[in-house]
Amino acid sequence: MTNACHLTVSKALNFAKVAAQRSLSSRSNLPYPSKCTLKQIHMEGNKKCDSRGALIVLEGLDRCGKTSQCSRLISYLEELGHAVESWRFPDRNTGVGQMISSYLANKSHLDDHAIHLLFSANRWEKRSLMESKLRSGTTLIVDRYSFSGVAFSSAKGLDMEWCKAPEAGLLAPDLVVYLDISPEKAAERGGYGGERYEQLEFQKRVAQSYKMLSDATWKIVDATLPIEDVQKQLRQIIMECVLTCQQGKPFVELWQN
Ligand code: NYM
Ligand code: MG
Repeated sequence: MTNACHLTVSKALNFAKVAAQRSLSSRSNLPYPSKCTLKQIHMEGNKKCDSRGALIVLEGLDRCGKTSQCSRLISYLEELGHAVESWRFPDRNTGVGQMISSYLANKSHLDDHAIHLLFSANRWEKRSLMESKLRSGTTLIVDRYSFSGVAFSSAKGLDMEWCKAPEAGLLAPDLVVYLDISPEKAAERGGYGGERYEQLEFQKRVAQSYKMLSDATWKIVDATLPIEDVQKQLRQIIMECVLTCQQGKPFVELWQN
């Protein structure tokens, strides 16, 4: 790695650490909750806000079909005349995203905690743009978010609460859809692309982590159904969310216990 790159890594890590410390100190010495629930507080005193876009996140194992379902959703919403953008994490276009991409391609090696914080920093660097897009009325369909961060890192053995800490304060999704497929079936789908994490045994642990992380608000869709059927269900699920946000659903932040 070059010196310049080292500098960027240390800046990014520092950024993520400060975010984590802030979130911990705002918890006024309370111990972490023993059960991993998605606790969310309302911003702006829980008041209704102006009409806004919806933050919709698709999660799931590698090869569950998220990416193609996301692009179909985008076309559908555009046809209906909604302002909508396709986002994904990691966002490999930023400096931090390039470090993540090289790590995933096994071209660089980083400590498990360090790469976790980089994934988180990659979301923090997009947070203000995300909020302004939503406020301006644009719905964001996001391929992976903080739940991927926690599920993949905790599958390596990192403590789940430690993994959640740097995510606290990011915008909470208005809807999380989990595309459900067994690790075995996912592995059969045209094979994995050869990136780090794309291995059956590891994906089994990721699936368990997702299970611990999910709560009753998540919508679970059977990802083994034909593509068109999955899309049909997704369309039905997301429309209600888009409408509630248009009516001024307040913003919520992630994991502010
Ligand atoms: N991943 C993704 C993480 O480990 N942490 C994160 O925070 C996020 C967003 O990166 N195997 C993992 C999950 C995937 C890999 O994502 C790349 P994709 O959607 O295959 O480009
Ligand atoms: Mg992948």
